[in-house]
Amino acid sequence: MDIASNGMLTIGQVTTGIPQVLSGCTINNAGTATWAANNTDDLLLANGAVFNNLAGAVFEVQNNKSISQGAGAASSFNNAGTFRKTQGIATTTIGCAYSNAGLLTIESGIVYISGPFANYSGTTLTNGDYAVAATLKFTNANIATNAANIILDGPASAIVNQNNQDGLANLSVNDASGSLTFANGRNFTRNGLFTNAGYLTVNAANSTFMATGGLDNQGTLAGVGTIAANVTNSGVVAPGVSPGTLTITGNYTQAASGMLVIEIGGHAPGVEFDRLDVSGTALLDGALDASLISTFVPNLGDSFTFLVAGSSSGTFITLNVPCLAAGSLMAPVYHTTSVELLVEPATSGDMDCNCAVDSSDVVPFVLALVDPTAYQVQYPNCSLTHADMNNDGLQDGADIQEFLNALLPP
Ligand SMILES: [Ca+2]
Ligand SMILES: [Ca+2]
Repeated sequence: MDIASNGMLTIGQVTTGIPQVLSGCTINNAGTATWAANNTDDLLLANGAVFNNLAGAVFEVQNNKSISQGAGAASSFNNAGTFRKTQGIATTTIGCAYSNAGLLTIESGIVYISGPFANYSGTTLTNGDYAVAATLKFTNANIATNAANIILDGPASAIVNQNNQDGLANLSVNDASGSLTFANGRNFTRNGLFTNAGYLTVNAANSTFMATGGLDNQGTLAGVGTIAANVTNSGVVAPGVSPGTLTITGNYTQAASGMLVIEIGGHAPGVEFDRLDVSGTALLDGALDASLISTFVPNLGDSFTFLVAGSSSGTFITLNVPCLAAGSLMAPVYHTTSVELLVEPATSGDMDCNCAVDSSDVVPFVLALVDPTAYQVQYPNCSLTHADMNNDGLQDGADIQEFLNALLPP
């Protein structure tokens, strides 16, 4: 039986005390199937029955009844669309085989996958989206590696095993294909090191992600909450949910391959532009990627303190900053407890015309001085005059000190 994408299937009450049986057949649902709240009996999938909830389809559970394995060959429920439990504070048990390539949303009560769960193998959860505001329970749940998309929404959200023990107690790796989001006051504690190679988002100011052995970020770390850990970043740290403040209670060490991404859409820190707030030491290296959002145009002299720390040392080696009106550029200014982006008059020094003065300008600066013709061939859209750091109309050795001053922090 196929249910079209505009179709509706309502699984209502037939005879009290007698489960509804799907025996030996296949249902392909492309529409909306509602398992009504007034249903007091289970759904039995028997003799190899298959329920395919197709991509784009919805299967909505409004009760506390179960989808059970009936007699005969193993039956299965395959979700590629949305499977959601919206009503009922008790348990909906799925006793037949279950797979999730779509979205499993648990807004109320418990969804208990007691039968074979194709997405869970060893200690890894793979594939599918899991938006959990209530409780997801499955047999032997003990996720050490997440390779799926998990959103834990609110303090009560939980993933547990059949004994109601925390299924995330040993979660220590967010795989490159994994996404992990903590929202609306949901906290998380890892006793030991946590490695993030995928997307890790702490999506609310009142959510804290703690890792007592540190957070090794190789993927993307984003959000507006608190990271209670020493953080090493060889991936991307992007404060804010456009824009906002990401707080680290601990130290922040950015590796040469690391990047800090800052969006600037106004003058208010943490509100209109992103900020990383580090309680301990910030040791900087790698790249700073700053961009303007919301059509914001900064003026000469504008300052954006995007990083504050107990103490800050090191510098960003590579700058990706927005191009401003001619005659001005954005440059980082390093202080002992903060780093700001300052809109400065741009005399020159930007030898590769990427709107920043950084290490990538060293080679073209030298080339401009020793072989201006070769420089112009290699950088046809840039001007030799960018090397005239002391504004005397010449590009020569007298410009070197001023270039170094522009390149290196005081
Ligand atoms: Ca440059
Ligand atoms: Ca000069």
